[in-house]
Amino acid sequence: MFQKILIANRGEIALRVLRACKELGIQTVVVHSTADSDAMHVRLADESVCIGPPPSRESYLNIHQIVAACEITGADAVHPGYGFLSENAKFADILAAHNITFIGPSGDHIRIMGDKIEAKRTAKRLGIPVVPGSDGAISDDKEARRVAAEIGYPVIIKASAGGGGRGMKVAHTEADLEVALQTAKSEAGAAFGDDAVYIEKYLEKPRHIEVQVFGDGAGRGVHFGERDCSLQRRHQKVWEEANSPALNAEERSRIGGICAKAIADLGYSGAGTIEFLYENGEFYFIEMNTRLQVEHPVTEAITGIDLVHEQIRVASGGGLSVRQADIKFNGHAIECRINAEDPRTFTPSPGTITHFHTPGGLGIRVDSGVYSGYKIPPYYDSLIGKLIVHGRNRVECMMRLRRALDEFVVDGIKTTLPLFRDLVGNPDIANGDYDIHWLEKYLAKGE
Ligand code: MV4
Repeated sequence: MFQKILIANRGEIALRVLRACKELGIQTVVVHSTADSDAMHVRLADESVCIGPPPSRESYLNIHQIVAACEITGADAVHPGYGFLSENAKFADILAAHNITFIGPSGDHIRIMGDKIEAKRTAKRLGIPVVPGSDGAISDDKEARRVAAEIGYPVIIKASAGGGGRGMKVAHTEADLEVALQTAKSEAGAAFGDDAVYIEKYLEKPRHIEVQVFGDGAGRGVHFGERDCSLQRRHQKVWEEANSPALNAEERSRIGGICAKAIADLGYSGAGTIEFLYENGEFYFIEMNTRLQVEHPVTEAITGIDLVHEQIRVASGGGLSVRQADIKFNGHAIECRINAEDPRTFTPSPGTITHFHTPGGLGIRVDSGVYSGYKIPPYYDSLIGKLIVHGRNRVECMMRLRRALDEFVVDGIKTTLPLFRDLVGNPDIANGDYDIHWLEKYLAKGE
């Protein structure tokens, strides 16, 4: 087991990882920018190293500073959290070259999944159902027309270096195709320095369902069920649930089994998320994330398994603590992302939190790095906390969520709490009847 882990992140996820380390009796080091000297994770860690000025590029993304912090403190592993360097293959390779363990998959697996064309080709080879489309990159109009005619309109053009919704263009008819292809290519070239694009059948009303997987790096793979993350705004998830209200147990174990086997065959190590669009009872792979995700606590709530413990165990060579048969799904969980933003316009609202009171009681978890009197710096994302609620079934979970939202107090700044108080009373949400476009339509109506 590791002696000392360096946490290369900030905010609620730095605290989340710190808690797991403390439980495992592992010493902790955090790195932070000058803007985060007052952060909770800095106060609670055994050691801290200031690695640079506020801009992420010069601090949380500064690989050399982080490696130096490992050397100075004698850390033997790095947990990258999510965002920042968590899916940076070069970072994983550099740490390996310094004999520091990256708590995550190999640089090569990160690289494959970062290239969306390569990821899709790999998924298909491993037996995962994918969205019908081009077999690799599309180079010219003629090829685009041929593929689009074959799969049928509407189609979507995606950047291979994109992901998470960046660099996508929809063509509803052949008349739109040429412009869509050219815009997608030039935007991808400008944004990513790589203009490779591919074509897929455009699914009009899918849900976003993602499967939590784990590999031990030695040919074992398991799944921890799925999360439904269809409620998003501009590709930012807002509300996540486990299980998906749309799946039954048979569908869960079928898609989970496919994913677990794929992860085993790939020789993948650590936590991963296989993302699907789900429409008319079919799953279509879109991307794989090679990190721990923001919404992992809903999976922890229904399985009772600490996924950060598992990450640390696997990375240290101790293997997974569970086999597939040990993983049981119990009840229902919902996570609300509480952002320091206006609940209608989503304009960031940094500043001082004058009062912070979190709900409690059975089935309630709040993961947050803020406290009363804390000043939110303006340099980073606006997530200030997550409310995770568990119940024996979805109805109980929703009743408990409504109660927890009533108890939650955040004064001094604007937050997205009022949005959740609206959503929890909405009949479509109560029925679990929503797709990936539901939230944007709801917000446009201004109800
Ligand atoms: C799609 C799609 C429809 N058809 N692919 C957006 C984020 C990126 N991960 C993939 N995305 C989409 N890919 C096909 N073939 C619709 C989306 C999409 C979306 C997906 C998940 C959650 C919210 C979304 C909002 C708009 C579009």
